[in-house]
Amino acid sequence: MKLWYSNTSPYARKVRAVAAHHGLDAQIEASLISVSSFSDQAEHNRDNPLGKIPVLQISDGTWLYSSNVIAEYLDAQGGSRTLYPQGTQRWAALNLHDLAAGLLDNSIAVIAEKLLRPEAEWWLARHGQIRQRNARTLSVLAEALRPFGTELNIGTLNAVCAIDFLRFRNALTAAESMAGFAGLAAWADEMNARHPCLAATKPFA
Ligand SMILES: N[C@@H](CCC(=O)N[C@@H](CS)C(=O)NCC(=O)O)C(=O)O
Repeated sequence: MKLWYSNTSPYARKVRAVAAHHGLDAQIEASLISVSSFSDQAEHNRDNPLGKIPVLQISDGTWLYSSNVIAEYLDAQGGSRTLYPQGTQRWAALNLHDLAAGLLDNSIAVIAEKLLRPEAEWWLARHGQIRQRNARTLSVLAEALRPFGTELNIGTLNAVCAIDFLRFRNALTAAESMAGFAGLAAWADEMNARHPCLAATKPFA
């Protein structure tokens, strides 16, 4: 299998953490893109028409185009405990996953604009709207992850990816100044300490 990824992408981190949880690293040729994922020059563009990372090529040559299908595919290949609960926790875990994914989707759009466009062209009203949505989402996220404690599943794993990414990009998100973020960050620290697949995949520039 071949994976295009970056060291900063929280979506790529999710699938790398799933691979690490299942001990699949040796079966994956992890290929680091050489420029920003937003650049047309980034290598993944030739394999993913959507222009996004992560993208994974499986053994029959098929490319899988989003972190969601890649994570579930890798989970199905792995021999360790599944990260997708099948019982009563299933919908809560999937919902937590999507809440974290939505937080990331909202935030990445603003981060990309701040990184890539001149400040005079920023859509400031939209940035303010996303800041308010993020503030509300953080408190909902804290409630949604509470029942799981420090258990690792696809929901809590993605919540750690989102929280760590927001603080990694704090200069652009101001997440650390938001109400309740310190508690989420403390929880993410504990998750990183308990689960090696998370510790091994933290974002870095
Ligand atoms: N829904 C996608 C989102 C992936 C995504 O937005 N990745 C970013 C990197 S963090 C990207 O490749 N952006 C490049 C672009 O939008 O041009 C997934 O879950 O894989």
